Amino acid sequence: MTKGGENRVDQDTRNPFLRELGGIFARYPYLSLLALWFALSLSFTLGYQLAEKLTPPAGVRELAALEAAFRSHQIDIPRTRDLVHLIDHFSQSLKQQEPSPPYSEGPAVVISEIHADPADGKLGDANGDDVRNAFDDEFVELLNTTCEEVDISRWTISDSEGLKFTFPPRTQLEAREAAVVFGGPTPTGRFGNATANHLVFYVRGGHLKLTNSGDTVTLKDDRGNTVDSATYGSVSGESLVRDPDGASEHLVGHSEAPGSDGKLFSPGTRIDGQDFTVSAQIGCRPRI
Ligand SMILES: [Ca+2]
Ligand SMILES: [Ca+2]
Ligand SMILES: [Ca+2]
Repeated sequence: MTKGGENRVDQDTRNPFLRELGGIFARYPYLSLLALWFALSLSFTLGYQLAEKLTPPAGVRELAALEAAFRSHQIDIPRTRDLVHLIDHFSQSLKQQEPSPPYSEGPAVVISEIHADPADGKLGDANGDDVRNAFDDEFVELLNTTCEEVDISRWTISDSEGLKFTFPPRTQLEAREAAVVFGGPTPTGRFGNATANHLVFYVRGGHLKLTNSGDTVTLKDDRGNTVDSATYGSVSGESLVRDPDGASEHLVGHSEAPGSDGKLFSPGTRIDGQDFTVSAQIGCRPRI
């Protein structure tokens, strides 16, 4: 084999395009990385928009997975931080497009949860005072399904036995928020945003005394018009809740509702324990 032959073996046999690309990278490393960053940005933009358009919830999930993978790999290139910010931006915009809870086209304020028969022992301590009491730990939760504050001053809660509670004057139920009326003292805790909104109440000088074997609870406005009513059957050791929160006509055992994680009640919060409003309220149904 001649020396010339050996030289031919040593020659760069790569594709001319790749060879040229390598040359550009060698000559303009920072410019090349910047171009790569733009290409990746464009890919993310188009990819996420497409995912969101096809299957919005799946798009969000996949974005989260992609984001986690991206962060864990700790890619060491310039402008990595910019890419992370870009992902954050699209992640936030997609999350804000998640559908709001599928509230029904029903009343502006619904009876969303009824706790008629507190479980035995500490499991039944719904009002958070560290004591289980068959009457004090009963509660009725109301939910404002609209985007507007509703004045529930002097609205009433009653059942087949008669009037059980009247909301005090100047009671405003915030948009998409809950109010909770316990059977007795002393409610202790956040109850979602209800405590902060001054929307946690208890019956003074009496109790709700909700029937364990089933009844109809009725919510009326200050003029005596029925706003909502909820009929439940026999219940034992847990609340009954509209599932999804405030949206269905029928009540189900709280622990059976998806997302409850077996919990027995959720005064002031969603079934899954989250606050009712945690971010911008998108897709609110204006009050009719
Ligand atoms: Ca009861
Ligand atoms: Ca209690
Ligand atoms: Ca609840």
